[in-house]
Amino acid sequence: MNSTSTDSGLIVHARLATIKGRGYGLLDDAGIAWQDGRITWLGPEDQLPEPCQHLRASALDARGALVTPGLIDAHTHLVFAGNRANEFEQRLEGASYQAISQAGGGIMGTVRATRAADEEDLLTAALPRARALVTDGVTTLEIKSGYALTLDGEAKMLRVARRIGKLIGIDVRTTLLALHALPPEYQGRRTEYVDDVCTRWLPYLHAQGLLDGVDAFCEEIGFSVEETRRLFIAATKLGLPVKLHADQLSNLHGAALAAEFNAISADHLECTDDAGVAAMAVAGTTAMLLPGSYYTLRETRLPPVAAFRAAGVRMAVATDFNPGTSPLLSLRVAMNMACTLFNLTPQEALLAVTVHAAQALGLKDRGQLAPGMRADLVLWRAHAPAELSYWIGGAQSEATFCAGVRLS
Ligand code: DI6
Ligand code: FE
Repeated sequence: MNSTSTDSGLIVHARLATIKGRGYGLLDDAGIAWQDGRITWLGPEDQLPEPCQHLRASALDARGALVTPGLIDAHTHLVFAGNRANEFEQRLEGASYQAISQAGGGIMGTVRATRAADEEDLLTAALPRARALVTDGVTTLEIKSGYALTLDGEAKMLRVARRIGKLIGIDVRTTLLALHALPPEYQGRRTEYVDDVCTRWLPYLHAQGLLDGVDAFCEEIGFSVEETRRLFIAATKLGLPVKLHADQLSNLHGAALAAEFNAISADHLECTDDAGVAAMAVAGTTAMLLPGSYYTLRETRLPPVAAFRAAGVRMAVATDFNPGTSPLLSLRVAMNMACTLFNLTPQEALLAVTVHAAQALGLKDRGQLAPGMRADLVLWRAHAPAELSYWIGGAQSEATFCAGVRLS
C-alpha cells in the first residue's frame, strides 16, 4: 500500500475527539493515520511511527481544528415519494397528526405516492436528501422501508436504500418497517397482514440480503404490542436485530417490549414510564431520542432523560427524517434540539450520534477513534466539540472520510 491509495491517509495538527473513555476523549496536537479503510495509528504527532511516515507527503493539515468520528444517523425514513407540506399547513390550522392519519392522510398519503413511484424516481428524490446529511458529517445512515407496504414495494425501497450507500460511498443500514400502517388491501384482515409479513416478507427480504434489522410502529394508530411481538419472534428466529418506535404518542409499554427482545434500540420514548426505563437498563437497549418529531408535532411530554441517565441507559440521537413528522435533514440540528429541548449536554449529544448511535445499530467498528476502527472521520470548522451542537445549521464540515475515502 502506498500513499496514493484512496483509502489510506493521514491528518496532522488535529484536535481529536476520540470518544474513548466516558467523554470526548480529546487529544490535542495529534495525528491520525489509516490504511485500507481502517485507523492504524493515532497519537501525538511527533510520535508518528515509521510505517506511517510515507503518508506525510499527502497529509491533511487540520491546523488545530476538531476531528471526530463520522456521525451516525441511526433512524431515518429517507426513501419516499412526494411530501406532506399540505399536512404541515393543516396542523398549523389545528388538525392533529392522529386526526389526519385517521382521515386517510398521514403515512397512507406517502404510501400512495411511494407505490406510484418507480425505483429510479425514488432514487432521484432520495439522493439529495442523503447528500445533505453527508454534508453535515454523516458517514453511516440507517434507512427504513414502510412507505410501500407491499412485498415488491418494500423490496424496491430497500434496494434504493442500498443503492444510495453505493452511489455516495457511505454505509447504509436497512430496516424493514412493514408494520408501519395497515395497507388498504388488508383492511379488516390485520392478523393476516402480520402473518404475511412474518412468514413470507421477512424471510424473503432477508434472503435477498436487503435487511440489517426490523422495526415496527407500535402505537394506537399503528400496531399493537401483540402484533409487534409476533414480528419480533419471527425476526429473532432469523437472527435479525430488532428495534421499535415505542411510546411516542401513547404509552403502550413499547419500551418494555423492546427490552424483552433485547432490542438494539427503543426509539422516541416520550411516554415511557419508570418500568420501561428499568427494563431498558437491564437489557442494555439504547434510548434513541428523536427531537425532530417532538419539535414538529409540538409535543409537550419530554422523554425521561434524567431517568435514563440515572439508570445508565445509553442515549442516542437521530434525525428521524421523514415527510410527516420530521422533515429534518441535519443531524447536527437534531443534536442542537436534543440539547435545547431535551436537556442533553453537548457532550451527551456528541456521544449520542457516534458511539451510542453505533451501538443502536449493533455496530462495534465505528463511533470512536482507535486503531482497528473504520476510518470514518470528519474534520470540522470548529475547535470546541460543543460547537457541533451549538451552531444551528451552516456548513461546519471541512472534510469527510468514509472507510478512509474522502467524500467531500
Ligand atoms: N416515525 C414514524 O414512523 C412515524 N413517526 C415517526 O416519528 C410516522 C412517519 C410519517 O408520518 O410518515
Ligand atoms: Fe421514525
